[in-house]
Amino acid sequence: MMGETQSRNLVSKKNLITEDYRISKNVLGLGINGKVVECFSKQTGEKFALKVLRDAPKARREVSLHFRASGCKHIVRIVEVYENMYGGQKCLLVVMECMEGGELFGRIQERADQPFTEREAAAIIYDVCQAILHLHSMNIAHRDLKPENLLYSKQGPEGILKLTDFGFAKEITSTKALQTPCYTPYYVAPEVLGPDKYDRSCDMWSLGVIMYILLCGYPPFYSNHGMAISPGMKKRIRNGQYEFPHPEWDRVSPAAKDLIKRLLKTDPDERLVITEVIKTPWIAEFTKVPQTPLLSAKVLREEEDLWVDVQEEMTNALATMRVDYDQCVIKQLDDSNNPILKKRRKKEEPGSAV
Ligand code: I85
Repeated sequence: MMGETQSRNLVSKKNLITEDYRISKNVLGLGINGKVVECFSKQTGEKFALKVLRDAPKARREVSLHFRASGCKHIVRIVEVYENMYGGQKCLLVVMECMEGGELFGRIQERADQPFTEREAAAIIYDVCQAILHLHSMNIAHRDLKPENLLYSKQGPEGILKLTDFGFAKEITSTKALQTPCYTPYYVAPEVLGPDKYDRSCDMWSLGVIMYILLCGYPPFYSNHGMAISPGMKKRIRNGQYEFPHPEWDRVSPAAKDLIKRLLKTDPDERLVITEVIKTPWIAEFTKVPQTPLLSAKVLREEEDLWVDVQEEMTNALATMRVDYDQCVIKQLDDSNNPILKKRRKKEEPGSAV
């Protein structure tokens, strides 16, 4: 069933979307690239979500990567795409399945009946891992993995958690060069080797942050001043300064803390990759994780006013990370063009092929 979905080709429809759908005034969400509204199929009456994007290369990239990734149970499915004039501008109208269960943390916050447990947190992270594994094995990095992009398909226990918004997704293209040994390892340009790893590792850092918040209700890094991203917070992220404070973390298993530590590594080279994460016992055997009650739901309810700041901080931290990793690539490129450095490296490694 996955193969069938994946092999669908994206052919955008050119007829007016209003012939096929009734577009409601009800706004479901606002993304940076466009708004998401409710719409209904005129044929079946079924509800869908519609994302309106101004037609531009960036929007086309978003739609194309999202569509290619649509064959995963844990990624919001694109139903169809229209190319229409809308509000006097050429637009891409993306019809998606409607995620009626709302955002991940909203669902946890609402939990008052029975306590939210570590095993449930592990089951959620397992699902997020399936989405990341699907993307990374297709050479797609999402790069905007944050709480507001994780939505439930339905209200209630049958709802499936899915990832959305491919506005910052990037295709990782370097693997083809690795398969063609037409260079000596010492002279291979870093854009061939470098960016690949860092784009994926951005998603792994996000996974660590989401897992941390799930287990306690607050993020590992936060600014004290309510500012978007304070210099102090930047420093703490760079230095990997975070704690597992009392009392929220007292009963959380060492396995969970260990996994977080290996995801929140400051150096992206040290961070676990998705294939390693899914092999850790906390993920692979999530059904055996202790059913320790967590304080997350209570903290999320009590600190509800801070949630907008938490979201803003994560958005900014992700933006910083995307820029930093791109600069990191440019820096390495400078090195590779430095003839003296090249000479010295040659000297240091007499065994290297030329
Ligand atoms: N359904 N980031 C936050 C939403 N169904 N939402 C966001 N980028 C996107 C909104 C702002 C995500 O690409 C977004 C995108 C796509 C969706 C999306 C897709 C499919 C939904 C920006 C809902 C919804 C529907 C019914 C009820 C409820 C929510 O958002 C709620 F439970 F909240 F009442």
